[in-house]
Amino acid sequence: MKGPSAMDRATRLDALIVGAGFAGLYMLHKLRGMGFAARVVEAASGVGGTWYWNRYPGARCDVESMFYCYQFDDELSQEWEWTERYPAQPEILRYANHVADRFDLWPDIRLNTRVISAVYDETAAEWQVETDTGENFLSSHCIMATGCLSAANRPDFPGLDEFAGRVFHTGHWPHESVDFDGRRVGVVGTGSSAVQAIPEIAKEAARLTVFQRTASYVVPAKNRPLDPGEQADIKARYPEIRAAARKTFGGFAVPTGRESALSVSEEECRQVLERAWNHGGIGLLNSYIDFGIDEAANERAQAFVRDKIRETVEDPETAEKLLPRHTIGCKRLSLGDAYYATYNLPNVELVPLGEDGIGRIVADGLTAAGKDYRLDDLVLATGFDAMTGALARIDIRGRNGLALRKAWAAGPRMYLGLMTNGFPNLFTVTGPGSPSVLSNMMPTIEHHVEWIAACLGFLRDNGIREIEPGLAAQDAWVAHGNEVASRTLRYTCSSWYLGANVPGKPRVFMPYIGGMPSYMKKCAAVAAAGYEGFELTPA
Ligand code: NA7
Repeated sequence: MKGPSAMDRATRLDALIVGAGFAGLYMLHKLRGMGFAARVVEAASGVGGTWYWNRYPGARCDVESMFYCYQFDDELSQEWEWTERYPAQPEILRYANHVADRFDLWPDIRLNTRVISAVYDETAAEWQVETDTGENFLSSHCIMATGCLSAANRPDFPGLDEFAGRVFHTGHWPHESVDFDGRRVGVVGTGSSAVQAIPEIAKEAARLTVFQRTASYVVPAKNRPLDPGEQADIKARYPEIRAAARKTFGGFAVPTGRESALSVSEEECRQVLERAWNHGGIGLLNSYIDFGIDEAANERAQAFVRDKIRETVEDPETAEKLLPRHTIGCKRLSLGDAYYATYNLPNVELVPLGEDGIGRIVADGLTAAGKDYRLDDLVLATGFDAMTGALARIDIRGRNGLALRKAWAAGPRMYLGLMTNGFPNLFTVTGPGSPSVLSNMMPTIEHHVEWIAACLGFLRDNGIREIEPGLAAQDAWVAHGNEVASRTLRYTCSSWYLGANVPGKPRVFMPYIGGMPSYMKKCAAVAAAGYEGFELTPA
């Protein structure tokens, strides 16, 4: 508990929301509409969350525009016009700002304000929230809308601080334009961010060297301008399309095959994959039901993409280095229209990292795989401390002063990805244990926001001062999540889903992989049964 001085002039709230991304914006709108005193606190100088920070060249969402948007307001759905099949970062940011304008959210958003700590006062049943500007809050409820991919993973490469050139992280890109013209640029990482950035940087840089730890599977996005007629048609059919999407595993409106890839001939499987490849998008892995659960089926998709790489990349040696060998879809599939072809450019070189990874960094370059590379700029496309990173960076303390970092030392433990035992009245939007990053984030966010809002309404109507998941329900949910994950191939490689990209992070499969329909059914049933599995303390 904080001393009286820190909290003396604290603002009293019903709900303090951390983060002004799509989760925080809708949470604020929803709670205000229910008459709650709510406020958003945001570290950035603008709204948009992930899309505020990820401004690297080529940054684009890999979910289609028409489905990467809010559903809660019909007028908003109809009035907003997207320009391309996949939205580029500036357009998504404009959309976030439009939403903040349209629903007059600005007066209740504190920008440039970072939450440092959130400490639960058991006597008063309220959260004491301290920020770096000195503006503090006392709030009955605290809602962490801090994002799944918001805490940058910045590896501790030896000598990084000695590098004399510019260092960028894709997830913390500068706001002013970055000119790579005539420069020798090194990119570390070949995940989704790098796959988008590399073709753009290659257009400017004198020399681009890509340092690859693990080769990625990249399928075409087939991005293109959106035809106005097509857009109008989708908008007219939004209710049915969205209802159908809600019945799918990830809440995506993509066609899903019903057969096993092994039930058809190799030739037929290739033809189906070829059609999916030409159509573009992450739907390729939905062509058959067993790419995600059967290694032999998965190998057919792997071989298909490896052949595409060999066809595209002219230099056989480079092509060979680019061939991924792991299970496809185990790590997040990347989308990109120009990625592999970029390696045909004379100014682009691929360097597979050996076991030792990036060696020493010096003032004018680095050593990797036993060779020295002279560099002017270094781009770290090294991803995020996913799902738990943003929460761990805030000093969150629950009952008896227990730190969340300590409670989760062996991995996150949440009931439904919404709340955690020992931390009453603290909610997370798309937390570990919810489908989150395995689903279409926008409807997933809306689902959580609406569940939390309904829960706060229930607590108010029933005079309940505290809600907290019981340990038994939480343990059962975590065990269920692990059990479902262990039956899939996603469990089998070193992905950020498992925390494997961050040294020292416990290996726990963090998102819930049981699919959106069963997850939403469970959340609804829990609420309908008076918040079954939660402990409720009356005022
Ligand atoms: P990702 O997908 O985590 O990619 C990070 C890349 O950086 C990946 O290739 C990593 O290799 C590599 N990496 C990470 N740490 C290191 C070190 N220490 N040395 C060398 N290489 C390293 O992050 P993105 O930003 O591309 O994408 C994140 C999500 O955003 C994406 O999944 C989409 O959902 C959107 P690794 O594969 O770990 O061997």
